[in-house]
Amino acid sequence: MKDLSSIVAKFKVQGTIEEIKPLGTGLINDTYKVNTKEADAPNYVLQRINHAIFQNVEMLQSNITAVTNHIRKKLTEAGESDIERKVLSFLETEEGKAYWFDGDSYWRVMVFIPRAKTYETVNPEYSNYAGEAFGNFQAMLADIPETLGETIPDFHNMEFRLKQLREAVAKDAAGRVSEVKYYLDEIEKRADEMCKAERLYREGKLPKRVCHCDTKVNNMMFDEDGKVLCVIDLDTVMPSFVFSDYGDFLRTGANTGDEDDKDLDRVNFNMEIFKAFTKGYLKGAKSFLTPIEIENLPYAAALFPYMQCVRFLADYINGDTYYKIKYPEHNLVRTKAQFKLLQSVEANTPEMIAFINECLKS
Ligand code: GN1
Ligand code: MG
Repeated sequence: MKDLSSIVAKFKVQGTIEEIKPLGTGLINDTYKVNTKEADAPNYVLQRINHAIFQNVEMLQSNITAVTNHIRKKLTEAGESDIERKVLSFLETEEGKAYWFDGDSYWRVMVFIPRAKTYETVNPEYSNYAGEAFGNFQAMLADIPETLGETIPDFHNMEFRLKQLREAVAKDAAGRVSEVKYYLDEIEKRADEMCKAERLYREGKLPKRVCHCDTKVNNMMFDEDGKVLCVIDLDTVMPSFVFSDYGDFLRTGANTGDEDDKDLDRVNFNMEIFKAFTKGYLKGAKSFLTPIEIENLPYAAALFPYMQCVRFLADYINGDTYYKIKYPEHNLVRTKAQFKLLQSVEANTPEMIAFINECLKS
């Protein structure tokens, strides 16, 4: 185990470090809470950046700096109070960098936001706030002057994710293809429909905007009163389709089971959460959404369980090289749970379309 205190000490922290312990349930980076002794010094969050996945750390951190500075400016202009709890602040090293390279790993430190909570599941009221918050997040970033780089190229490009799956199948590196034929067939049946966003983009009908691209429900901080404080996990903030943020929240927030539930009867799409989130999102994002974007929100709700199913399955076939796993068939269990969620979304699509049409009338 690395000496984490000496890594934290590379950054301009206040106070003395008392304790460092693991934090959160992310599948990519390693995250720790850093407690300081002094009551008036902030606590911190230390993260080891997954450098195999985020290969351009310089670009990653410069995106994050641009985004957090822009949001801080917007909040200040809007006369908001308590701004230090509404946007992440990253610490600099003595050399003025937002990350530290120890010769092997890349690290960063941010201020821990006090009295804030994250959840793995939310009720309709909280998902309504979450919808508005992600809509506002996209709206605030609509006029960011910097051009953000793609921290993971083609991250939410469905055509690319299918290509990766097909390559994994052709290689069959872990000898697992024969056991997953059913899921591969189900994926291929839907492939054309699911690549609709890329087609609309090529036809010039769908814009890319700055999106969060990892709007899992647990990437949002809630205040004690249930209102959203801020959005965290900014590694994947980059140009994408609005579907990314809308769809990935519902994939996690509207799932009645867990992302990796073994009991598929628990996995269903919760229409109450869908309705509350959609109302909030349309409120936060109505200033910029186009009719094509709105019309395709039900497609986005299906796209993300589908994409996640493709990504988990590709990782399973490759022999688990991307996502952290807790047991050997974890990625297969995740694939099955995402596929069950997709089927539930498909069954609810007519009701989703009707609901969105209702919202637009009022
Ligand atoms: C990863 O870092 P985390 O756990 O919030 C992944 C997302 C997936 C998600 C699935 C960079 O997010 O794209 O949707 O796992 N992030 C990256 O749970 O691949
Ligand atoms: Mg996360």
